[in-house]
Amino acid sequence: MDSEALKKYSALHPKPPGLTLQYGTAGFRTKAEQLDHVMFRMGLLAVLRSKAVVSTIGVMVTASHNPEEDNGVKLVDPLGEMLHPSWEEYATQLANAEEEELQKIIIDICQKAAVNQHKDALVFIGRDTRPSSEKLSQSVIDGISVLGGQYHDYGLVTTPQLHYMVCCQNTQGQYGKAMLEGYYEKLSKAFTELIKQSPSAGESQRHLKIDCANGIGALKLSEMEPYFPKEVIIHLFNDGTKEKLNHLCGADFVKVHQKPPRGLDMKPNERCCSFDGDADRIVYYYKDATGHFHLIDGDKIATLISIFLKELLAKVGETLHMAVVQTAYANGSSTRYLEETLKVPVHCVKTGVKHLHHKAQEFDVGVYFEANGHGTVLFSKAAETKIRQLAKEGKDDEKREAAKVLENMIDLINQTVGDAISDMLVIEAILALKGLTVQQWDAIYADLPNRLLKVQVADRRVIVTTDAERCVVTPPGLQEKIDALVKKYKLSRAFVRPSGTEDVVRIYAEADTQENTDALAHEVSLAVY
Ligand code: NG1
Ligand code: ZN
Repeated sequence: MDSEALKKYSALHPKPPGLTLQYGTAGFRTKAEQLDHVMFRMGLLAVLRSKAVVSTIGVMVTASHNPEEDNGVKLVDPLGEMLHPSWEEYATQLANAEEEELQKIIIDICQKAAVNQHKDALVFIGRDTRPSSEKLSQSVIDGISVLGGQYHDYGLVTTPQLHYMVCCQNTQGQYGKAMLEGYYEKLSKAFTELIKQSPSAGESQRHLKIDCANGIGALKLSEMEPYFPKEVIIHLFNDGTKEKLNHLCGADFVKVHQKPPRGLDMKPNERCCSFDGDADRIVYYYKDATGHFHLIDGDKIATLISIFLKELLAKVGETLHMAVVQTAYANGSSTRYLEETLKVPVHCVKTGVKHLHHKAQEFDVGVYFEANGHGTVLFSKAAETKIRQLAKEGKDDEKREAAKVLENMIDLINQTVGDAISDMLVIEAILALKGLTVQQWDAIYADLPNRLLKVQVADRRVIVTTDAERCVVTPPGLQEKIDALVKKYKLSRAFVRPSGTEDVVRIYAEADTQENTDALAHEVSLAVY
């Protein structure tokens, strides 16, 4: 390490005095003007991580669904997963180190994590469309360069595209080519194969309206559109040319407010969807003939995918175990439907993609979705090998055809992380193959009315939870108060937890009617103060 160069460059990216930040569920996220030093230091950390695991590491500059003025950064591990939890602490230490401590902290990390300084380092960088992202990603590059790392800057990409590139690079192309064209080609080939087999193939056009949250999704969908089969027509709204990122639109807005985004003109029964700002989340919706808005969230997406995969797995007849992973925010009706009607095991884990992803890896086929629309499907290596083999050599026609559909599903799904583009194509393919309308999909089960609130408290960390965040441990007495409130209503459930991405406590409630749900959420919020 060239300590003079480190000092010199670090001084160009000074840490605001007194500022401390934490590497949370989505990396670092705050106002963009406070992040320059964090970006430089995450460039340093990416080099150390790359040397430690002797693999390419990703750095994504984005604040997802947060306002345009915010920004953030997260590291992507070799197979496209979130940074290993054991390194989150190093990220926090490095980000908060005072200038003069920086070198010592780097040496400490190298010792604790057995980083071999002599190894090469390669870092892939991507960024979203925020005005601050370009300059901040240059600061990441400064950090990488000062420690002698190599980098490839993908520029503007969706978060899941960067995860995909990192995975391709570290699996020597087995997952695909580490290039945008490779991503577009792989996904559209699988999608085209699936669409070809739908009962209405070649007869009618399929239209889908997409709210791109004024973010990166619009750019990347435009690049990908030429690869789509001609019967699939997408209509892009909120493409970022007129309005601000995530402002009154996008998947998070639609989910939280349970209403359509601004800037998308919706006719009755038209199938519409919203991406979030970095295109790793998606929710669907439509307006019925009476003008009533219907949201189809991550839980209904997980249900549709599970129904489809379960049928195919039954047809291929192998003992491949499928499970669904949810968080406490999953609508109670979805859990009941999956367990009782579909008879698929459901597991509940803590909020945050890393927890869902980790749990889903335990199964042959692990479907995971957060209610907010972030999710994907994981196939174990053994399941994938079996399916590909059956697709090639299966004796029985029905079995082979089912295995071929599953094989295309495997190629269409971005298994590294939730991906709005990939999930959208999966959903469109399933709806086409099953001949389902958006209304029929919505009618699989009726959501319980639900409400998500947030409150600001002096210190959100005083709230400690257990049981996948469904039960409060401290402060004492709070859980008893929540239990008593929940008892007042039918079909009710409520929980509180500190957010991992904002300085707030989140409150979730569901009950038999919207009125009761809102009353319960409000009463619980008063108990939290
Ligand atoms: P927090 O702020 O910890 O609730 C939010 C979402 C998560 C996840 C992360 C990362 C809700 C209730 N929470 O986490 O599901 O997506 O952001 O983006 O939607
Ligand atoms: Zn996102």
